[in-house]
Parts: sequence; C-alpha cells; structure tokens
Amino acid sequence: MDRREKFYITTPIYYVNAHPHIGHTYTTIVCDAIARRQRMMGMDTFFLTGTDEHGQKIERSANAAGCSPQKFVDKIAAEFRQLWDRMKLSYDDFIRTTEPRHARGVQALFTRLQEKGYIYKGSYSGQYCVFDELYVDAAGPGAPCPECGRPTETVHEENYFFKLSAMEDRLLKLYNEQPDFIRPETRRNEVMAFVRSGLRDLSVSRTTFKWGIPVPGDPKHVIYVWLDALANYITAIGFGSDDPKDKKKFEHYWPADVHMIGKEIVRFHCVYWPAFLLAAELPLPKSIVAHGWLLFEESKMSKSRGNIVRSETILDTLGADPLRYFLLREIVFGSDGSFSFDALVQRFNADLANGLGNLSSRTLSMIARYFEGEVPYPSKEHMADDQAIATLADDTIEAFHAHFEQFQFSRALETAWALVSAVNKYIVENEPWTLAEKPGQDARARLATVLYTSAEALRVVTALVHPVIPESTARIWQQLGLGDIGKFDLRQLRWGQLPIATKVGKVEPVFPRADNSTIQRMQQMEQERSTVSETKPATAEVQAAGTAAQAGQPAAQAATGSAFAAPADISASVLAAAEASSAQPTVSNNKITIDDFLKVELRVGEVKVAERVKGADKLLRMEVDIGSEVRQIVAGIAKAYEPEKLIGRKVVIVANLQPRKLRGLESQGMIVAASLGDEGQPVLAGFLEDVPVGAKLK
Ligand code: ME8
Repeated sequence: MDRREKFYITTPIYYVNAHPHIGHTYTTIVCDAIARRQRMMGMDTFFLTGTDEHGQKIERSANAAGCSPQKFVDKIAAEFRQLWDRMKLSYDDFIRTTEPRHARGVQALFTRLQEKGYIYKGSYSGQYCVFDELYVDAAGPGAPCPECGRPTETVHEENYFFKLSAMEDRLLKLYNEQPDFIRPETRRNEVMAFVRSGLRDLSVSRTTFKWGIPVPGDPKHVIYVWLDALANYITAIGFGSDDPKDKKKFEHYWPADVHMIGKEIVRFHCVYWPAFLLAAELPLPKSIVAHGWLLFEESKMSKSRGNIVRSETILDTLGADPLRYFLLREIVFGSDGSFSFDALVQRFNADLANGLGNLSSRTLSMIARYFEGEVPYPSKEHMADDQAIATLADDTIEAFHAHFEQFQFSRALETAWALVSAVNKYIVENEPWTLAEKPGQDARARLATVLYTSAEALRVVTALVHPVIPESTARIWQQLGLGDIGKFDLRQLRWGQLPIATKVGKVEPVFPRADNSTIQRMQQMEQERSTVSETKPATAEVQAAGTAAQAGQPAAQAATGSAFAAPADISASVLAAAEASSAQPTVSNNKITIDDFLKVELRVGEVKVAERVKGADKLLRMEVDIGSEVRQIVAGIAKAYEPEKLIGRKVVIVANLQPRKLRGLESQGMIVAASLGDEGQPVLAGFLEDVPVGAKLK
C-alpha cells in the first residue's frame, strides 16, 4: 500500500432512472478537479463515483419500460460511465450497487447494526415518497413530499427499524465538535435544527417490492435504498470483504476526506449516514460538502422538470475543458448558479480564447520567432513592471491554493485570471514586437526579459489551473517544452523555475474562438434531442402523465386524458415512463380521492393564436386565454386540427402543470383531449353550452 498521505473523495452515486445531465456532470467535475489537484500535491488519491440502482423508483421505472430491472439499470449505468470516460474524468473506481461486492458489504453493515443492538422489527404505517425514497413522518394520506412536492404514498408494512432516535445527542456532539463535518455553514445550521427538532426511528427495510438487497436471514425484506446507497462509500473500498487486500484497502482509505453532494441530499448524508456509522462503530467521514443547484431557465435542472442540458452537446461543440472551466468559474460554489449557452460562450471567449489562449499563443510564437524557439535569458536589470508580475505570480500561487482548499473555485480561478490579464497587459505595454525591430543590445535584452517573464507567468498559471482544465493545460505545457504536466509536483511551484533555453514545442492554438453560430448549434442540438424524445407520442404521453401526476392526478388517467397517445416504444420512452411511474400518487383499486382530483386545476380557455411548430409536424403552438392570463401551450394535435380552425374555440386546459419545453417552446399547461384508437387520435374536450373563459371545472 502507498505510504503517502491519502485523500479519498466521493460523488453521490447517481440514480439510473434518468440520463446524465450537466447537473450530475457538475458534481463529478468538481470532484475530478479536487482529485487531480490532490494528486499534483503528492497525495495518494482515491476518487469514487458510481450509480444507485436499487429501490422502488427504479423497479417501477423498469416495469414502466417493460424490461427487467437488471437490463434497465445496465443500460443507464453504462451511459453514466461512458460519459465520464469520454470526459476523461479521473475516477479510480465506479461502483454499481447491483454488484456482488456491494451487496456483500451492505449485508455486513446491516448485520453489524443488528449485532450492536440498533435494529429491531416493527411496523411502519405512514407516508413514503417514492421519488425521493424518503419516509415522510407525521403526514396524512396523499400529503405532498416536503422535498419534491409530489404526493406521497401510504405504506403499511412490517419493517426493520434503525434506532435513529437514540443518536440525537451523539450527532449534535459531532456537529459541535467538528464544525467542518458539514459544509457550508448554512447547511450545518439546517441539519442541526433538524436534529434538535427530534429524530424518529427510521424504517430500514421494505417488503412490498423486490428490487433491492435482501436482509440477511430474512429475504422477504429488502434493505432500504438509502442505507444500501450510502454504504457504497465503504463497500467500494473493501468493507465487508474477507480478502486481506480489501481489508487493507479499507483501513487505508477510510474515512473519506470529502463526500461531495448536492444540497437536496444533505439529510441523508449528514444525519442518517453518520448515525449508521456511529452505531456500527466505524470512523466518520471528515467532511460532507454540499453544493447548490445548477439552474436552467430559472429552475433546478432536472429530468422531471424537462429542463436539462446534456453534457454531450457541449462536448461535441466546445469540448470538456470549456464546460469544466465555466462550471467552476461561473458558479459560486455552495450557491445555486444558472447555466446558459450564451454565458458559456461568453466566458469561453473572454477567459479562455482571449485570455489564456492569447497569452499562450503570442508568448510562444514570439519566442519561436525572435529566439529560435528557446526560452531566452532574462536580463539582470529588472524593471518595476517585471518585478510586479513576479510578485503577483507568487501571490497568485498562494491565494489560488487557499481558495481551492476552501472549495472557493470561482475565486481561485478569478485570482489566476487576474494574473493572465496582468501579463497580457504587460505584453501590450512593453510591445515586444516593437522591441524586436529595434537595433542594439539593450532592446534585445529587454525583449528577452519581457518574453521570459510572460512565459514564466504562463507556466505558473498553467500548472495552477491544470486540475480544472486538464486537457488544454497539458497541451500548453507541451508547447512550453516542459513535457508531461502529470508529473509536475504542484507543491514546488514558485516564480522563476522555467529553465532558460527550454526548447518550446510547436505552437498551436488551444482555444479557437466560438461565435453565435456555436450557440445556435448547441441550442439546436438540445432541441433536436428533446424533439426526438418529446414528439414521439409514447414519450410525450408518459411525460404529460408525469407532470399531471405531480399535480395529483394518477399517471394512467392523465395519459388517457391527454392529447398524446400511442403504444410504448421502449427505447424512446424508458426514462419518461420511469419518471411518470415514480411520481404516481396513492391509487388503491384504481380509485383516487376527491382531494387528489381537486389538485388538478382544469379551466376553460379560448384559443387566440394557433400555428404549426417549424420542423415538428405533430405540434401546434397556441396562445390560450384562460381568463386571468394568456398561456402558451404546445400540444401534439397538429395532425388532427388545422390551426386556423382552432382560433376562437373553447378548450379545457390543465392550468397548474409545471411548464415544460417542447422544441424549445415553453408549454404552460396541457390541453385536454380524448385519445382514440391505436394511433391515439386526439379529440379536444369542449362544451355544448356557452361557458365563460376562465371557468373552473370540478
Ligand atoms: O440523489 N444541480 O441521485 P441523483 C447540481 N442516488 N447538481 C445536481 C443537479 C443540479 N441541477 N442535478 C443533479 C441521488 N445533481 C441518490 C444519491 S448517494 C449515496 C445517493 C447532482 O441521481 C448533485 O450532486 O438524484 C445531486 O446531489 C445528485 O446529482 C443527485 O443525483
């Protein structure tokens, strides 16, 4: 085993009921940048990521998709892994909770908790949110989940319980004694308030579905998916294995130094996880660090809101480094931050193409042109501005490290780019191109100093930001003639180490400028992707059902009442179906309560504008007056209705659906229609009597 100091960092393991999007990429990139920097600082680093594949949500998703859970999870887990590989993320292991090594470890943990007296059998009667896989205590039937707002389901089950209530004092002591256990401070305060308000014992097994890890000795029960999932952090490094090599590995890497998570899963990580570990008498992670959400079009990017951006679109156009840079520079770590293609391209051009790219290409090409490609001797006589750059560079090294250590990536990068700007300004002010034209030794010596100073500053910045933009900095390092940046020891970085007479490599642009056409291309790629899935009737149907279900309507009824209908096409609709099914409210004997129905706001609307959507032969865009406002509604009824004939027609609108995008157009509600025959031909709902616009249906 490595004798160096170790550093162990983890991402959450991602659910496989949705394709990866840049929200998942964000967390994984942050961890990758931290892991790369730790390796450059000489640490024996272990970076873990993976997928969370059990639980009722996944089982339902697989059922909805008409395939076995295993086949279903294999497909999506592979997508995550392929994406991380394509982005060259430097993870050391990718754990899947369906692997035998994980099941073995989870069962070992469960047995240990039993042996220590923290597990007992009881029965749970209450609410459960399948989407968040969360028990919602002290709530009535159909109550919304406090996390996601979806209706909870009533569960009556015999369960194993974990004595969470016994852990209150020990948890509070932990938060008090280790202030860095939960970061940032705001999350720590929330968690402390939650624990102080009292903890109830936690059900840690389920009997009403099968897709999970059986409780040892009682296989009727499967282990609660969060106990299963959280344990990945130890099973991946050997917990539960009898192999001495695994045991050693576990002893070496555990406890984790950082569990990086999004803020919505703080409770599971900061309350349940340490409680399980304390009860099992295992060491606790050193720090749980929660970041904010990536927003797109002003709400949290997530599949269920239909507002995701795929990483692939950015990889296909700009590449991985610009995305990495943008996410770490633009988002103040810990807070929510918005993603937009415009902002991405703007940052790319300003900081990468014009900033670092320009510094690199002009410095290196002038060394090539004026000094036959060899880093020149700086003159002994420094001018004040040369010294200022040297001092700034040393200060930048210190500040960059300090900010990075505190997870202030944006400030760290801001500091590095202040040096880039200062050096670019220094070059402009010293006009090396004019010095090169001037005769005499003095001008030549000055030229050498200016280019040495610029190249050395370039080296410093390149080394510092390598963990953030690894591919492009590796190329700049090569062009500087310094070989493999992966071998550089970042702890040694100081001003003045660039060896004189280093032969620079072939100078090539690293960040070619992007323009408006890049933005358009990215937007088009995302629209095409959403059209592929969303104009396919099967997908549209289940997605409509999904959003309706969120509003309290059963998915099945919402789907048949929607304008979208068609038989399931597994490959296209797998995930949409998954989403819809995981959001189903309580339905016993196919009946819903009046309260469920009343959650759906149905209103009479009048179509004011109707037109075809370019490039989508099934879609119409309408503007519908619903009394209080005019809504834009996009519906798949173009094959059945001529747009002109709809104008002035009274229709029924589901008015309280989450808006969603179809072909880049926001649909602010759904139009109600019968769905006829195998083709699902839509027939709009209407009235024989005249009804006022805005009237409510109930
Ligand atoms: O919660 N902004 O999995 P998950 C920022 N399986 N980060 C985002 C994001 C967004 N819009 N969307 C997703 C689970 N993420 C559980 C975890 S761990 C033992 C089990 C990132 O697929 C962020 O890290 O819902 C968030 O916490 C995680 O993906 C949730 O992934």
